[in-house]
Amino acid sequence: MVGSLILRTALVLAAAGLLGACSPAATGVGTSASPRTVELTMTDQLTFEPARIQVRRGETIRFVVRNASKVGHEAYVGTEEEQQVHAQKHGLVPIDRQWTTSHMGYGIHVAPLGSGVLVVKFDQPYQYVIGCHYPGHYAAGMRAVIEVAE
Ligand SMILES: [Cu+2]
Repeated sequence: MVGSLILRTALVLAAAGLLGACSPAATGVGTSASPRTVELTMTDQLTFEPARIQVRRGETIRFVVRNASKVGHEAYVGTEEEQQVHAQKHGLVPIDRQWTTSHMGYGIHVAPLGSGVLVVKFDQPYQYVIGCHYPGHYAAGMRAVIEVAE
């Protein structure tokens, strides 16, 4: 299962690379019909790479999230306040079952060495965060900032 997910992601990335070579849209603004792909990596150091992502207001981003870590992580998108609310709810989910839940709001759980895709439209000019709320991870700095510009 994990193997097929990685393979599918690899094929998608290869296709995106080919398109990028000849299409100005690949570096332009993502739309709901044609989201812009942003690659995001989860690490054993409890970080997201890159730690800072810039998007245009109204843009739709397709996050291709790769977990390069030996433990499960989540990628939850929301404002800082939404991160706090989510963290409180998340504490109710048993740790051994967290990453088996594939979708939870604007978030995904990604199994160790697995990958996943999360599509989010950014309508508001807020500063958003992608956070992981597995026990201790957010406090350790497992977050990336998303800046939405006009
Ligand atoms: Cu984590």
